[in-house]
Amino acid sequence: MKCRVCRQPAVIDLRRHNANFCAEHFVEHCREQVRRTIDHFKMVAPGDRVLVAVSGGKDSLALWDLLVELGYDADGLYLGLGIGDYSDESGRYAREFASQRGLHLVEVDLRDDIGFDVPTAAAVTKRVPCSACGLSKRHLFDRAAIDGGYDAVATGHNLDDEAAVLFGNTLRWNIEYLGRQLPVLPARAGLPRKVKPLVRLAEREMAAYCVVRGIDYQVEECPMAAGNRHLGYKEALNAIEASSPGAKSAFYFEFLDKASHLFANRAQTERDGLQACQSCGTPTPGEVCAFCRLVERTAGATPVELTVKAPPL
Ligand code: Q46
Ligand code: ZN
Ligand code: ZN
Repeated sequence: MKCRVCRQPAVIDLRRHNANFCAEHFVEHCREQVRRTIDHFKMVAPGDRVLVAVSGGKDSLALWDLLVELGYDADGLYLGLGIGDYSDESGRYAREFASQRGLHLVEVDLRDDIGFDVPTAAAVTKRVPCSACGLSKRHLFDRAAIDGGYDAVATGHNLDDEAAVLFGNTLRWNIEYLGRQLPVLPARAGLPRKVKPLVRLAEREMAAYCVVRGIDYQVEECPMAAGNRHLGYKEALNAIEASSPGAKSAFYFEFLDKASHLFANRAQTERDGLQACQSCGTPTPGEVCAFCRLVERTAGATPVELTVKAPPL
């Protein structure tokens, strides 16, 4: 197996590109994919300040590394979710990455700064943890970006993530979500621009990128992810990809090219119906946004001890 560029021994084969790469040219390939994505979708303009949502996992650390290497002005934001040892360790990886490279990491802690954590919110709302967790992430990333004067929030969603979400939304024809499933969402009143520069890179490639670049990351999956439907969708898509390389990428990018505009009106109508939250000013369909309601509901709740253990690797 030889590198497509230099013919030296390759370290990775990318079947959907019908190419193998050595370490050096694989890194170059990843940078080129991100650069093309940013340019094509006009994600970041010269001089923009970007806030990278950093979880301590491979995707977000690779994204931060790639943006910095490409010359973007990118700080990190770590949100402490209070998910037991998993969160403690994730925070350590994020801090270590930032300090080794002299990068600026903003930190927000759900329990210390807001008053609840993910396990407690899940118990109070009696819903899956990912629901309160996702809501908190979206809200606090937006808020930190606006407060810090950043132009865009960048998240480490990769091709596998986006294809799995699209698969789930298509299975159920969740039209409102399909209208919003874009790699870039423009800024609007009270919300920063949101960008996903890794959509051309697969999960396996991000893991390989971290290994090649010597990035230490949280390998364990979140112990609260059990029951997350996207894991099943990823497996299904991986099975299809194995027999038909490139299917995942075609599914996602052909949707963006040929179908996403069909759902844009629905998303626009939804946006037009939003008003400022009476408590925090975030655009919301009701009087008070879902995050402020969550803060209210969890106020004074006894913190829940995390009993779920990570599954064996
Ligand atoms: S951290 Fe949060 Fe994820 Fe854990 S509780 Fe779910 S959403 S799985 S990316
Ligand atoms: Zn090479
Ligand atoms: Zn609010």
